[in-house]
Order: sequence, then C-alpha cells, then structure tokens
Amino acid sequence: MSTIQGVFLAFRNVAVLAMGAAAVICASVSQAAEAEHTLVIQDHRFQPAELMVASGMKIKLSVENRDPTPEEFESHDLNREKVIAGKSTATIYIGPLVPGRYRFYGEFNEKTAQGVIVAR
Ligand SMILES: [Cu+2]
Repeated sequence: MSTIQGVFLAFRNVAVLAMGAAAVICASVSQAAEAEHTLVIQDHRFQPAELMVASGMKIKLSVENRDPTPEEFESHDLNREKVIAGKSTATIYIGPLVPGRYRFYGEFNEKTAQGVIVAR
C-alpha cells in the first residue's frame, strides 16, 4: 500500500470511530431524557398530591385509578385531559417542563382530587 493510501485509511478509521462514539452518546442522552412517574387515584384523591419531577425532560406519567369509578385527569397548566376508567391505568406524556408548579385535578371529583406537579 502506498503512503497516500495508508493516510487515507487512517483518516477513514478515525471517522468511523468518531461516528460510533457519537451514536453511543446520542443513545445515552435519549435514554436520560425521559423520566417515569406514577400517580395513584384512591378515594378520589391523588397520591402523591404533590409530585416532584425533573425539568427539561419528557415525563411518562402512569396514572393508576384504584377507585371503581372513572376519573378524568385534567390540567389546564399542562394542557392535558384524559379519562381513566375505574380500576385501570392510563399513560400521559408531559414535558419537557420549565421549572414551576403545574396544577391538575380530577374533573369528576374536583373537591378532593387536587394535585400539583413541581418541576425543578
Ligand atoms: Cu375535562
């Protein structure tokens, strides 16, 4: 192999290694950018009533309704609305959020079902 060919192959190998490293970094970032949290509805109340989440990432929120009656997760702050049948779980995606407080409530039992998501 000529010197020119050798130099070309060396550059190509470096480029391949760099692309591989970039792919690994992207994979770890996308995994870190989503968090999972669970809210439970029981006796027409949310548990926890105040849920701490990280700002700046997507959040997969599982809402488990342990009551036999349906509830509607409603939040004007988060622009979300979802009916959750009795004894079932629904998934709601929110975020990425800027730091702050985001109120939500159960529209079918508004007097007791009140909560807030706090993004920090
Ligand atoms: Cu509603």
